[in-house]
Amino acid sequence: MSNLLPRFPLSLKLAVLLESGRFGKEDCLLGLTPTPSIENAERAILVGVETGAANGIATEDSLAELGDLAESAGAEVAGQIQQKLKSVDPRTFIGRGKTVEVRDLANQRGATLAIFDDALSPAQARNLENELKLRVVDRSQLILDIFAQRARTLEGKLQVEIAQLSYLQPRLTRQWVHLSRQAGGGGASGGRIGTRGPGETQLEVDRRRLRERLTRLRTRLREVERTRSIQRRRRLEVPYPTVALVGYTNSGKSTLMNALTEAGVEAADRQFSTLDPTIRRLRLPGRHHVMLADTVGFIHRLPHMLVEAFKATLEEVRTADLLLHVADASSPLASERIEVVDRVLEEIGAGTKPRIVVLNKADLLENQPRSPHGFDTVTISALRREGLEDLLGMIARNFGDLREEVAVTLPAWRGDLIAMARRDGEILSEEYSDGIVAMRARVSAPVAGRLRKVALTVT
Ligand SMILES: Nc1nc2c(ncn2[C@@H]2O[C@H](COP(=O)(O)OP(=O)(O)OP(=O)(O)O)[C@@H](O)[C@H]2O)c(=O)[nH]1
Ligand SMILES: [Mg+2]
Repeated sequence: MSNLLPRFPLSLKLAVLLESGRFGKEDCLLGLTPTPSIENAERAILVGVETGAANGIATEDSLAELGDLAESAGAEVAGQIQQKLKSVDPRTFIGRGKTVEVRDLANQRGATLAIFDDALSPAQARNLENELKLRVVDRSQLILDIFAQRARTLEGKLQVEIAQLSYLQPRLTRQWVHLSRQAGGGGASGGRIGTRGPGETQLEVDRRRLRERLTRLRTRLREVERTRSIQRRRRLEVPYPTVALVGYTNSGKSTLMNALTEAGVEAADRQFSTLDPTIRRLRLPGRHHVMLADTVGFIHRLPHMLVEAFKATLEEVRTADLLLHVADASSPLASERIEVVDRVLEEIGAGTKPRIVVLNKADLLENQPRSPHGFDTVTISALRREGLEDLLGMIARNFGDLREEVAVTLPAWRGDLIAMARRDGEILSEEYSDGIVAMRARVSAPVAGRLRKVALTVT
């Protein structure tokens, strides 16, 4: 039975939480580094299936990306196996013959882990573990693992843990009960007996605890989010429009953020360096300012529980006035990845936002990249800081078109409002009399809205 222990990594994490006796005191638990499902330098076999219903990214390319993800998570790729299937096996996902092949390859190469590129049902994962005698992890779990390793802020940790527990919830089965007892290190159910309701089995108790913990985490997350939405509202009172950097993971969003604002955010050659949004002021030509937000990257087959859990972070994208879709133009998969990002944007309700496509990493290109039609496009190298003037000009033009004329009267002592209008756009006329100023200005929509709201009269 002892080999069950390393088999259910997420369950193990929960078991540790349950047994630690600290379940419920979530602020203590938040200090814990989430337990990764991949051990360092663990050897893994990658498994991919081609079902004909390919959408966008080919199986080989998807597997290559899975390999990068596995390495990012700390594993070593020991081999890979692909299968073409008309339809997947409901019991073990891949066919019976392939299962034997995966097991043999793993034995040959000393691998202890199989990573599946597709989402496995809880039953499939269980059946595969039994037949392969390997730990089985799917793409979602691997991505969750990387997020868990990278989460730094309270909000990020809460979001990742909610996503992990949501993933675990349907996987909490009878088999797990043994694990839960094992993980107690001999202490078995210890102090937990007292917490058991009449007639509840251990599995029911654990399910209930998981549900309760999810509820508590969600409540806590809502509190943290409330603070952030207050901050966002305050920011909107200084009404600079917001521009959000979006794009496939590793496309260069943070590098561009740093090149434009000296924000000093981490940029690295690995997936999901950025989880939490960073926001900085950016000056455009023509004296306008915008707020620039760097956010979490997207990936093909982004686990839906992550999108769900990161809703608040993605709020920066949903509420932005303009999106800069940063794409790695040097990737042979650039256009497929652009489509993946477009799909995620639609999924989170940002599909119709005004958008500029920023074709990055031009320094690695010999030819001019093809521009995806339908959007303004600019080619840059964030790393070499080339093409940034063109990009800034394009952003400024985007907001220039949105500017409107307002004519208002204000109390003369509201110099702050006049200064705000001047910062945002241009003052066309300004006449003072009897403690009142009549002003005409061309400003952005949010500033126009604010001026109209506080004005004595609007003409
Ligand atoms: N050659 C080249 N490399 C670049 C350019 N822009 C970014 N990179 C590199 O691409 C890698 C990823 O850059 P990041 O800025 O971290 O990418 P990101 O989009 O923020 O990635 P995540 O936060 O992980 O989603 C880093 O190694 C950068 O140095 C560029 O214009 N040219
Ligand atoms: Mg980044």
